[in-house]
Amino acid sequence: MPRTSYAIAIGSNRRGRHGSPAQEVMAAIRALGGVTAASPIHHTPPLGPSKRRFANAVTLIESNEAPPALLRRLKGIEHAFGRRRGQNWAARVIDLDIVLWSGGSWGEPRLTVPHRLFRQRDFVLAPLVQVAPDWRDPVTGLSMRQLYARLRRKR
Ligand code: PH2
Ligand code: MG
Ligand code: MG
Repeated sequence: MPRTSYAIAIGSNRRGRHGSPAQEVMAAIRALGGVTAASPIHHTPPLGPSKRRFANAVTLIESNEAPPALLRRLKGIEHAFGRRRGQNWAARVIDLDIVLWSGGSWGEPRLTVPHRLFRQRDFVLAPLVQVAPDWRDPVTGLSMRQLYARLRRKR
């Protein structure tokens, strides 16, 4: 696989061994490697059942890995940070999601790139537009700037 880039969304709403959710996000950015850009941390209200606020950020990384290999590595980092099964949608120390890939789309039941829901999520698009305003979504053809403007109009 030639060198490609990815946009990774990072979220935390629980303290872990690195400290606060914001510190967990910073530590995850360091653990990813190959980082070419990182957004500031956004403090966001929880979407869904969890009561705790999140720290969210988006990074761009370069990697030779195809999406399934990168996903396995992200799961390994989540595990090393103390995330365990059953923490989906509950408070969790770290969540690392593949949002975009410079290779375009990837379709598998367990791994869809672009991320299925990112176009509706302010906590992904707000930091994403800070690091990749001109990146085009291969599904809609819209740039991140356009997707974010569209989301803002809807709310
Ligand atoms: N992640 C979720 C569910 N809800 N809310 C915020 N604010 N930030 C997140 O990262 C987040 C969420 C599932 O991955
Ligand atoms: Mg997620
Ligand atoms: Mg996830």
